[in-house]
Amino acid sequence: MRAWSLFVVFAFAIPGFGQSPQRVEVPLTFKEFQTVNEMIVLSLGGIVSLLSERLPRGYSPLPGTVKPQFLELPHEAGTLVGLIALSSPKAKAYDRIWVDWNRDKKFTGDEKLMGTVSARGKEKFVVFGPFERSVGDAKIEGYLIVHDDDHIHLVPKGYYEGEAKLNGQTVKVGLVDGNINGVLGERMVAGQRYFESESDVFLVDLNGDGTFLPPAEEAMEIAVYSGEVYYLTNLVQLPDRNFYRVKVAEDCSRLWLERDLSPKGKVKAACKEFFLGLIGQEGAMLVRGQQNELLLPIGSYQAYWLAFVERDEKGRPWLALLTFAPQPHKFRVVGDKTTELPFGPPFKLVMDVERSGRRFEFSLSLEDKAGNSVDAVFTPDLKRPPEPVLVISDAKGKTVKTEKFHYG
Ligand SMILES: [Ca+2]
Ligand SMILES: [Ca+2]
Ligand SMILES: [Ca+2]
Repeated sequence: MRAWSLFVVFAFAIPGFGQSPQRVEVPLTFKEFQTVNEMIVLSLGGIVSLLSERLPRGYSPLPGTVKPQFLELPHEAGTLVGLIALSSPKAKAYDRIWVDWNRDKKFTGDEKLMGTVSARGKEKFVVFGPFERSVGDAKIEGYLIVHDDDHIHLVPKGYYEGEAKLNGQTVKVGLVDGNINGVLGERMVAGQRYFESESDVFLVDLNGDGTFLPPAEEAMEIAVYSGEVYYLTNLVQLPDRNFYRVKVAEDCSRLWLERDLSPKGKVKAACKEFFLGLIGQEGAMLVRGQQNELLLPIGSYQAYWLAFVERDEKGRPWLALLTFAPQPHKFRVVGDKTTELPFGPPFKLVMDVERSGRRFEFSLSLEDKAGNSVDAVFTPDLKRPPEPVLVISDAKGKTVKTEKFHYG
């Protein structure tokens, strides 16, 4: 009997030996945002309000303001009401802002900020801040950014980052106070819709290039589909393919990654590298598949989107995006059997021709193997591929007409 109990002790002790700890501590340091691109992409836009010419209820117009537009930012401490205006009738950008921080329904001189204009290609940004203001008991620190004169972002001052040691591999991770309430580590709540989250943002350098930003200054969707910038979910998947729960110290000095030990099942896909936006029993998840497969906690899932990567002969990644709208794709993950995901490549081009009288209209779309429409394809420079060309030939093979297709 003695030998047997010893054996049991060993049997339990050995599997844990030399493996990664179940809880990894990551000291965090605060980094201030350096560029407008960092501010908007890493905070996933922060809190956003459309600009409107309509005066918010209970407010009166501010005399002398040129072309005023109003904003209502939905902050946890209460809606922040503000107005932007041109500094003169000839000004090219909205470079003045007033926010009713003390909520007396009046805009006063001490509530005014001046902005700095910055351009990126055809896009225009006006940055106000950094500022620190109080709203009731809450302190709000950050920037306000007017984008293309039609909406405004409230973003924090910067982000927290640290290095996690996972199985001897160093992985850069980070967090952003995305809802700008001074509390770090708030997770996406079940039932919240994509891109309307009020949670914080989790950063992970999946490709190990030392940054969380995609290689080009592009729409933040790209950052999400690269898997490195996403709302903090109950479970996050790290480059060692394991799932973790993120806990954050109240003073934001460190975070802990607690490994999820629930049983997993295998999922197979037609694409080698892919990202899936899912909702499962643990709420929303962003997961990465490699070598055509993925291990997921056992349970039922709904897939909302799939982004996948094909590499060209130079090894450079091309990205294609499928969204399952209006119906998410449902699947189950079980312990003893591999679940095949029915979507993904090969793609086929589908051409529709519509005739009205002597007029023909040609439209081209891309479909995956299950008939889902492929919404976007991005080249390695994160641009759209060249527009396809339609060549019409007569029966003898002579070209009658050549015409380019246009996106949209
Ligand atoms: Ca006021
Ligand atoms: Ca927060
Ligand atoms: Ca990276």
